[in-house]
Amino acid sequence: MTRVSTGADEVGGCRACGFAALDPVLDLGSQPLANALLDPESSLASEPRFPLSVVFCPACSLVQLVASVAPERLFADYPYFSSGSTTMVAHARQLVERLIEQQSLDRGSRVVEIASNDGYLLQWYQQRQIPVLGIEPAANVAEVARARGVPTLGEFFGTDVARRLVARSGCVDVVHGNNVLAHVPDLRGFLDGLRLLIGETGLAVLEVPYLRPLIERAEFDTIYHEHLSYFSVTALDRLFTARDLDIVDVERLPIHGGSLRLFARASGAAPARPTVAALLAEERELGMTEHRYYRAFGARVDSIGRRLKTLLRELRTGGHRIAAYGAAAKGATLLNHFQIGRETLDFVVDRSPHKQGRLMPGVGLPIAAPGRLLQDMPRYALLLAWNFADEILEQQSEYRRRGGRFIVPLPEPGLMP
Ligand code: JHZ
Repeated sequence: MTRVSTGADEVGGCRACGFAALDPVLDLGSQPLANALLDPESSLASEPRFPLSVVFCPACSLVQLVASVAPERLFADYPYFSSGSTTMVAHARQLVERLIEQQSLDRGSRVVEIASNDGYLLQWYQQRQIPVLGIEPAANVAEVARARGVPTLGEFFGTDVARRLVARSGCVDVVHGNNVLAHVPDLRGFLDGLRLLIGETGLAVLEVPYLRPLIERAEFDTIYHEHLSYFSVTALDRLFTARDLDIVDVERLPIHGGSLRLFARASGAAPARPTVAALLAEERELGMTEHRYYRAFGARVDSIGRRLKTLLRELRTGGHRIAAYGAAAKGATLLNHFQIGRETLDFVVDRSPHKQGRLMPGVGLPIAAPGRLLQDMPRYALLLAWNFADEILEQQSEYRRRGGRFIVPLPEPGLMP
């Protein structure tokens, strides 16, 4: 027996514009928290579950979750460390080097990162003697950043924090926020804080998973309780404009299955590059501003689930053992929604020592170090962290050389070459 916890608040209306009549997109039922890894002795039956249902706002196009779980509950002890992926660290370094050049940043500049995690990005500014401040509410993660020498404030960002920072040392030159906006319950308060912090001349650089590949490539596993919003440029543009901010440039990035990188400034501070209008026009043409664009999504996810389970069943019936690679939050969504557990998979491996020795939420699969693949040699490994396929396949070349095969779950379940 599982129980649906009442610890989730339903939104009264759209988080961005307040519109009340939101249209259904996908209902994943009631799910455990994707990053709430279990201790080996804990019971799956007493694991709290919360509704996971996605809706579309016909007024401003924001796709969002119906219910919010309290951030204090989600991020109190957080097992996600951005430095766990070489790809992420290199991605951050490239961005920092580019901004230092383009914005002519030097020792007199100030840079803040919201949700700075373990300091994986700010460390690159520090290497160039540029003063930084991280803001990271997950206490265990902030501690790792401080140990690395990155000054870090242990709070959730909002207008109060922004006011305090500005009163203390003025506005900043660059504010980063990677993979944080989707996690924010009070979008308006967050953007008001951002607006205060950058003042009239600062630049905000934010990255968010992009809704378009989520729908086109059926990346439904990006949906979990931490991600309250699923952004299109259309929804972002309306939201930013209403908070006295302009999106002055936008780029599409391959990271995390397809993301947007937004550059924002105070309204009127700089003209927008044509990239913004171009993406807005593409989204309109695709129909992303209409509910019908999202209607077939649920059926496509169901079909992927059926095909993936058939493939796994056939491999098991053929006498093969199957493990999984990546105790990612998205992996928890995929396994729980498709109900793939111990009957199909033997274990999950993950490089993070913070995840090893614990169990995947909901399905209770044990998490081991990647070396277990070579030790046990299961014939197949389901790639739950498919967004880092290149890095993982290269790192697992020995497993593959010995005959191990990776299975990719999305967008088409199948064996990887
Ligand atoms: P990964 C994260 O989601 C976290 P998750 C967060 N919620 C967010 O917003 C999105 O990204 C965008 C491991 N790994 O990053 C590390 C290896 O073991 O896809 C991670 O546990 N070996 C803030 O959790 C997991 O895989 C490797 O070589 O869905 C990847 O998790 C590599 C590269 C990763 O995201």
